[in-house]
Amino acid sequence: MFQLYYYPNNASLAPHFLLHHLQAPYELVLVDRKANAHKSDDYLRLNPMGRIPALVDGELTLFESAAICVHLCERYPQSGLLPPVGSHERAHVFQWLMFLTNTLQSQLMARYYPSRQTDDVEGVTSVIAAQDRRIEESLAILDAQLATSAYLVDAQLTACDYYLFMLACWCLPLERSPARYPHLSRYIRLLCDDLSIKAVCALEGIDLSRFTLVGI
Ligand SMILES: N[C@@H](CCC(=O)N[C@@H](CS)C(=O)NCC(=O)O)C(=O)O
Repeated sequence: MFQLYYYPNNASLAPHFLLHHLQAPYELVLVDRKANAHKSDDYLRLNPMGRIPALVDGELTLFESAAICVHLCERYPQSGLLPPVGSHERAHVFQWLMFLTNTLQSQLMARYYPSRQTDDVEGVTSVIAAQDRRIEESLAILDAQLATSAYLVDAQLTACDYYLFMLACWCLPLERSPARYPHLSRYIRLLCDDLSIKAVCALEGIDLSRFTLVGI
């Protein structure tokens, strides 16, 4: 039995999609951010950064959402969410997963927590503007990739698609959300029909109709 330490619409969302898709036995443990539970001694033993998520798999404790996704795929090698070792497709899944976690996710965190980037109160506005530009550049790269393939890696759903969908949810409040890019918009609509995305978003209170309302 896996335990996923989560908070709705946090970085636990991608592992939650995977656990559901894999039909893995899991329980959700709410880390109440409002009560600062992610900074409690008990939680810091699971994730010393005091960030959500963490996964417990028997004797194994793991943090970093992308690493958790890779581990879950390796526990279920037949799922196809991670292509075979040594294949070009697997290399591309890792490429996009790293791009998403290192680049787009970091840009979004800096965008939503600008005061962590500057001590200067007046600098906050320019941090937000700079991050908005960087996020647009990253979304344009993803949009170009999706111009020629149904999913991020060819025609097959993989772990990086669930990861991108999590970040797309985080982008929704932005003026230039993913739904405003032609290929990303098509892709998000496709993923909105995924049974695991539907079920997990319903459970976490994420309103998928917001994607279709934005229109391109
Ligand atoms: N790189 C980490 C980032 C995790 C992260 O920043 N989680 C956020 C929620 S989305 C968090 O716990 N924030 C609380 C804080 O920074 O104090 C991952 O992907 O697991």
